Amino acid sequence: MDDCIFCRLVRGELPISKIAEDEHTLSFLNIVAAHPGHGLVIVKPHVENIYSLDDTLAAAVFQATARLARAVKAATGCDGVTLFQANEVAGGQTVFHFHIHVLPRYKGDELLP
Ligand code: DGP
Repeated sequence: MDDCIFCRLVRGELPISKIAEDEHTLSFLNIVAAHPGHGLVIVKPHVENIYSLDDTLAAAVFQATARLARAVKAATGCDGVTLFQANEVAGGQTVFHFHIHVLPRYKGDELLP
């Protein structure tokens, strides 16, 4: 996908604050962070949303998400971590390339969910 922003990040065409990478996934800091340390895990191939995510990528992206959650917890000292993942416009998706948010949370913060 030539014009997909996350495909461009995978190809190294735009800068990212990379946290981790493996065969199937790339993890980096969200440019629009709800809290410092707000990370994203994306699959490397262009997969639009969860409906077309195959089993290999589903396993890989969740393993990478668990690793990132541990890293975010250790790096930020947050009180908790919220994962969220949006599909289609009505689901809140704004970048149409499968990704999972890893958001550090603090007691009393007013973020949703
Ligand atoms: P969602 O709304 O769930 O589709 O989340 C997409 C997220 O992607 C949004 O929180 C902002 C982030 N994002 C969009 N473009 C870029 C970018 O070029 N770099 C980084 N690091 N994050 C981006």
